[in-house]
Amino acid sequence: MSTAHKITVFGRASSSNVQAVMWGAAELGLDIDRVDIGHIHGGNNTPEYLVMNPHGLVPTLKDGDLTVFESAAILRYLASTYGDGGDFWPTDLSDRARIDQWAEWAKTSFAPAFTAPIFWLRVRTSVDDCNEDQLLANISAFEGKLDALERQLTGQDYVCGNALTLADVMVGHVLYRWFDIDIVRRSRPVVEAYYHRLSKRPAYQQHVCINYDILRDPNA
Ligand SMILES: N[C@@H](CCC(=O)N[C@@H](CS)C(=O)NCC(=O)O)C(=O)O
Repeated sequence: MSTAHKITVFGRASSSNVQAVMWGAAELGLDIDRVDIGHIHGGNNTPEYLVMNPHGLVPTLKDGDLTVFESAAILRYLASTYGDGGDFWPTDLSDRARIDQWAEWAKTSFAPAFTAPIFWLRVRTSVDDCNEDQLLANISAFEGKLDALERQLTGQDYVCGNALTLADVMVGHVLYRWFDIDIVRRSRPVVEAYYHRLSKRPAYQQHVCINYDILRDPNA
């Protein structure tokens, strides 16, 4: 969907939170400009940027005069404003709450149990500094969350039924790195089938399946 005005996301493509926003926007059919900000690109601590995002983090959305930070808030705004009120982010508030409980779980429990405790330790930390016992304990804790996901996905294609919703964006963007990094994973057929289902979506391939070597510690 081309909006009459330009919508911009500030944030580097290698940021998982930027990836969630760009993927979700693409699933909504939105045509959004993305500007590289953060990490090697810098630009996230300028006075102009800090007015939009006082935390100096990415992503930040600009839609006309409105700026929004926090990826989940951005996605809810885009889905509420530009969605069609259908499966992705329904107008009915009970249906929405059923989706939002999983979106919120993904944001506050699932993703935080992966990003710093596993991804950063395996990819962004040198071998010498990586405590392997700690990493294994972190993987085991994350596996517990994947067990809940395995139960939820049993008998359905997506987290909240047979259509993609906001909950899938919040959960699914984490899975690319989980399945890509060099670790031992327990077999979990339902989550694996779900990941393959997501991997076939062009918007997922374009915005989430992005090489992260730029983030890698040279001695990881
Ligand atoms: N809760 C925030 C977290 C934002 C965040 O931590 N962003 C990271 C990238 S994923 C960041 O800005 N890192 C600094 C940088 O890229 O320079 C959100 O979901 O938007």
